[in-house]
Amino acid sequence: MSSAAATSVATVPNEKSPVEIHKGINGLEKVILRDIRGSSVESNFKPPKPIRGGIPICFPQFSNLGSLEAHGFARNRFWIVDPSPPPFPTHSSNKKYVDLLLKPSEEDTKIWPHSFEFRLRVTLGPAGDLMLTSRIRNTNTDGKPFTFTFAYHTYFSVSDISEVRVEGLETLDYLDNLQNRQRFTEQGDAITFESEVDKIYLSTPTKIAILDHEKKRTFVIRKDGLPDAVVWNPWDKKAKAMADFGDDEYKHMLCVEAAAVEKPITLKPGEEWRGRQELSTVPSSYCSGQLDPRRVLQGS
Ligand code: TA6
Repeated sequence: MSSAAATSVATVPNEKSPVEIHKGINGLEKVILRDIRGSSVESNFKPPKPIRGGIPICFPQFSNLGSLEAHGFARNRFWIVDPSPPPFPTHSSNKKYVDLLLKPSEEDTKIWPHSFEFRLRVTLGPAGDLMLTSRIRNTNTDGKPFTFTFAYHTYFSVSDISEVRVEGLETLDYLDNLQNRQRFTEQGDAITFESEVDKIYLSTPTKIAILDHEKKRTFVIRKDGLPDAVVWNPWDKKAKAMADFGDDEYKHMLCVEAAAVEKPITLKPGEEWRGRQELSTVPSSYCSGQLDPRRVLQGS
């Protein structure tokens, strides 16, 4: 473990666990997962609002596609850390992980009348890669199936949105949230940004790359079980209208969200769904031709 891992730890749920639980903003608990290189992930919570940034979990509803609050209730709830999570099925001793659990409260079942167990495994790989695996199980005892939509609403930090390109979504169909979710087909080589964007790309490949020209850094998203990909930047007017978003912050962020939106997932009692996202970064200097973004997408 890194020396940073030896800092004050309020609770260690499991001796072998790399998880630290600290007091976060407003005295609420935050969970830090740290690996040997010092890479870390952290989450905190500031009720009753969802946290802007990071990777909010949209469940059981994406956006306003249903009767629930926008993006569902999971991102506004307290999750618990599983003190004895099941091991990885394969040899993965060099991975640090924490399992977070969410079960519906009585209040939740009033607005979404289903019983479920949501297990979110957050894993840091040896190279600092971040993997999120969601397992959602229908635990209804009334024999009823349930249906949901889902997204990892990932916020990426970029140097300058005007210099960013997204590769892997060109030529695909998308639903445009800015035009009543009408269906269009993407034209052109890659996606670049010069105004507000809010699109749900359909049946997307398992790999998407975000090339940050100025930082010479490429984010690679690999996903499984999540056919769609939402791309969002609010641009200046919407940024100004959002209380928890700085007026100029839109220049330095981009959401690319692995999602299951167009075809909602249905689970019968006892059935489990799995949706996985892996994030990594590779150095790139696309402008000098050192790295061809297509090789990022096609490589393993
Ligand atoms: O995923 C894109 C989106 O649904 C946009 O329509 C935009 O509103 C964004 O999410 C942020 O939603 P939030 O509820 O976090 O303000």
